[in-house]
Amino acid sequence: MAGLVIGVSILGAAIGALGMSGATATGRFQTGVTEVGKPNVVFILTDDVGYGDISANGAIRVKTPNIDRIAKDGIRFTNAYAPAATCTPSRYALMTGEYAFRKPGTGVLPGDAAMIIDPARVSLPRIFNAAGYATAAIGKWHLGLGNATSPLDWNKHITPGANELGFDETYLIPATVDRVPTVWVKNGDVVGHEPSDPIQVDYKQRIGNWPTGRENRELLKQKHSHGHDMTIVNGIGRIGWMTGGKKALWVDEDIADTIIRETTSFISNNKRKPFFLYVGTHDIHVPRVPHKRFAGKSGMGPRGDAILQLDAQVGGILNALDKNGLADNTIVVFTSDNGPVVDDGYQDQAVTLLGDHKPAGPLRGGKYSLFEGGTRVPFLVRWPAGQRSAKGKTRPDLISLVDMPATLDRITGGRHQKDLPSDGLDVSDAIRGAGPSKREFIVEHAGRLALRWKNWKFIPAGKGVAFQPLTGTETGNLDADQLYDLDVDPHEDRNIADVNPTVVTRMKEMLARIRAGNQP
Ligand code: NG6
Ligand code: CA
Repeated sequence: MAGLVIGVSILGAAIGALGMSGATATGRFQTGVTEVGKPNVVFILTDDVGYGDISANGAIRVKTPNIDRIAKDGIRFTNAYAPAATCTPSRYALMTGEYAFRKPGTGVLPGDAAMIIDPARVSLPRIFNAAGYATAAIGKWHLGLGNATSPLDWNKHITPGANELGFDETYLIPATVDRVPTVWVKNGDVVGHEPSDPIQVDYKQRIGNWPTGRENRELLKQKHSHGHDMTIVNGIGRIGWMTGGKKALWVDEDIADTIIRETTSFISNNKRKPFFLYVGTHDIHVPRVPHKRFAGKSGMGPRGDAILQLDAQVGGILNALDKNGLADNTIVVFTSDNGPVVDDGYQDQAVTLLGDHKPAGPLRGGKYSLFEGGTRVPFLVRWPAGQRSAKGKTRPDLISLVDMPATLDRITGGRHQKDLPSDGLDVSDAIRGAGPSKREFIVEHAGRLALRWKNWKFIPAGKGVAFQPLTGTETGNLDADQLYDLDVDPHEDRNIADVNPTVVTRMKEMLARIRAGNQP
């Protein structure tokens, strides 16, 4: 594969020397449409999609033909991990290349939290700025907005935000769809905001007089099962209270179409320069209220319908790449921010209609869990120009989303390798299908840390409940050390810590070194 890429570069240089196209500021050569060595990157980060939720990874009852296309024409990874078992810490690590456990205040954020990434640091979009890319973030954000020094005012231009991190264009769900305010923020301004109807948000006490799920359960079109009983917007109780901004409120059923519209228009507007498009889908997080095109179509209730809607969004993006002639030199990544959850707070029939569908596939646990289901996620990468002989292959390499900054920096020129934290590794060889990832261990973070090292999985003894009382997820907590051999026991059923004390000691030491900021 490396040979192929070098071959293309030499060809590019030869064309450049012949004067058919000019060298750019970075010394690279133009071949007409995109710059050689500068693939577009479309990074699709889905929400709460489990390893087993897509048919490419074995789901049978729900079909995801568009998502599966990425695997069919690219590489399907079977040992790829989100850095944490919930959204904010996982996304923090993806953006920065640094584990979230190193930075206090990176747990699941309320909707009015300040941005937790320092705009001065090199995060994912900066890598692409330096390489001359157009950049956009569309969809779910959940990394905070604004400054910690003053409370967030939704009626003014919000800064710093994703634009200040280096995204040229942003169109964002500020936190989650189950958290207020339920509005889109475009380049720092609430879409549809009217000064005469100011938006107010509070996470400590009720604000305004809009009905709440707690007091007006009869107004709900989808009732909560736990939490989510504060302000009602569009018939759905949310986390937090809000009032105002009536014209700005999103319609849950249309969120997926908004994401398709914004992503496809960014792609066609930027087809002549290299671009980095970060897409955070709302699906399949709660509340699951899909458009009527998908409602009732999966036979599994709204959770299954949301998977179909997710697949359609991926299809929209892939079609836009095809239509603009960009598929060949575009890296498309499809992955998830954490493992699956069935009941995450709304009575949406997900539990009763689950049947034999296994959201985490063969893995134990899910979102919020230290077991593999908490963080091992789908990871599909398609890059026709960069991974030609790897088409349709499955790879077992260990990969973590914390590796994305170093990896994408390498692929786009390697300008920032020295600026990035050592937590993330360059796994570009594996992404290209050219060689192993060189990663031997994975940190799994669900409140506390567990470690995978080759085939071994170690969960240190810890206090805490074995089941998350609200969602029913197995947390992985136990009073004793746990060690599993994932080669023979992928479901983590047989704790063999007692009979492998040397492995346990070694992995404890590795975790201690990682915590201290060193390589294990
Ligand atoms: C929890 C919410 C859950 C979900 C999660 C964040 C309750 C009872 N539960 O606190 O519904 O919003 O936070 O999910 O409020 S994440 O994928 O963004 O991390
Ligand atoms: Ca999530």
